[in-house]
Amino acid sequence: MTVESYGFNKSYLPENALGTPARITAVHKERYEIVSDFGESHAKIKTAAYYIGDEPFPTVGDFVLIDYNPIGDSMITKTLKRKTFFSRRDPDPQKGEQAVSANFDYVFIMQSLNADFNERRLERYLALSRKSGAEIVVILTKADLVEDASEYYMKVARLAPDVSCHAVSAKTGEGLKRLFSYLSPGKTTVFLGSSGVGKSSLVNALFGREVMNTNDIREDDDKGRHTTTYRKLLMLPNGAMIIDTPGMRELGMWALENELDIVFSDVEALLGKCRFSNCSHTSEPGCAILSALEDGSLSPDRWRNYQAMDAESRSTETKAQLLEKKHQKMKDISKFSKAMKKQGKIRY
Ligand SMILES: Nc1nc2c(ncn2[C@@H]2O[C@H](COP(=O)(O)OP(=O)(O)OP(=O)(O)O)[C@@H](O)[C@H]2O)c(=O)[nH]1
Ligand SMILES: [Mg+2]
Repeated sequence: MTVESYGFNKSYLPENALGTPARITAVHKERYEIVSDFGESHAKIKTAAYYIGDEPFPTVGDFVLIDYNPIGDSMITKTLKRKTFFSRRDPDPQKGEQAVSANFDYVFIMQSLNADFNERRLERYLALSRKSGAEIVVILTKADLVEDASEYYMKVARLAPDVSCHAVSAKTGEGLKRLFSYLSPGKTTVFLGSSGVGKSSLVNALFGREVMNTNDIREDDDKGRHTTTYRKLLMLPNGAMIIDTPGMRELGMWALENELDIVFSDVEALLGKCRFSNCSHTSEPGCAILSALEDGSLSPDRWRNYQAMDAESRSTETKAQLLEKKHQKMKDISKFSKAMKKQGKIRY
């Protein structure tokens, strides 16, 4: 086993780098699973670099430098610059964004061909994935549940004409061979999608054995049970890597700003063309949205999706602002009590 077989190459190394390159395959509370030229092992982060210094905390897929320790946990001293990554807004506003997977070549956005298929969700996953810098592929899972997937292919093509789409079944093996054009040696693919779409089942089908736990979806609402609980990088027998992820309950926490411009560039372009700058797009004369809806160049569905995503992005922002306010309030209280203590007005 070499770190090169895990996708590492010298372009990740900064000048004068010291240490042994390794790749993070899983992140636990304070311990990391890694692979390096020494094989699979565990590591911890170096406090001086990460807590006192400002190294970005490692995430699954990251290449890092370690001080290798053959008899215990190695020490991670540096996170190497990421070529692609997903990030989400950290619940702690002081920390800004937090990377959640890194250095992948492809993103498989997975939706299942049952009640999970949802165009709005797909639009959001597309927006998030476009930001990552990797190539996107849409995977329609559980193809055995429908007679004909062409209607779904068409829906995907309408939303993302530039993205390839494949229908597969982990149950029957249908469509799996085609995925090996992405899953090639040294390449990393991250599986993304709601709980229960069959991400881990697809991992198992590609391995031909059970490497990940899977679980039945709830019959009443087709939702998954959050079986996979942490991100894990696995290597297929052919040398391709997969990052299996938990169904993302926290999708709303992901940084959504700017995504509206990317996914809905056509709608955003129209918005600038209304006669009145404060147009509410309901009844005003010279409204570019209303006229596009009328002449059919903008579909009512797309306009509704845009409005919903816009509202959601505002409410995510509001949540972050609330957290920031709370944080500031705590700081003010602590400053105030320190000042009082100094003046001898409080004794404790
Ligand atoms: N019919 C059918 N069922 C499938 C297929 N793939 C997965 N399933 C079922 O879907 C359910 C959920 O599968 P998982 O692989 O655990 O889903 P997941 O996306 O990994 O879910 P989380 O780990 O919770 O994010 C299981 O009951 C699987 O048996 C498929 O191709 N066809
Ligand atoms: Mg899973």
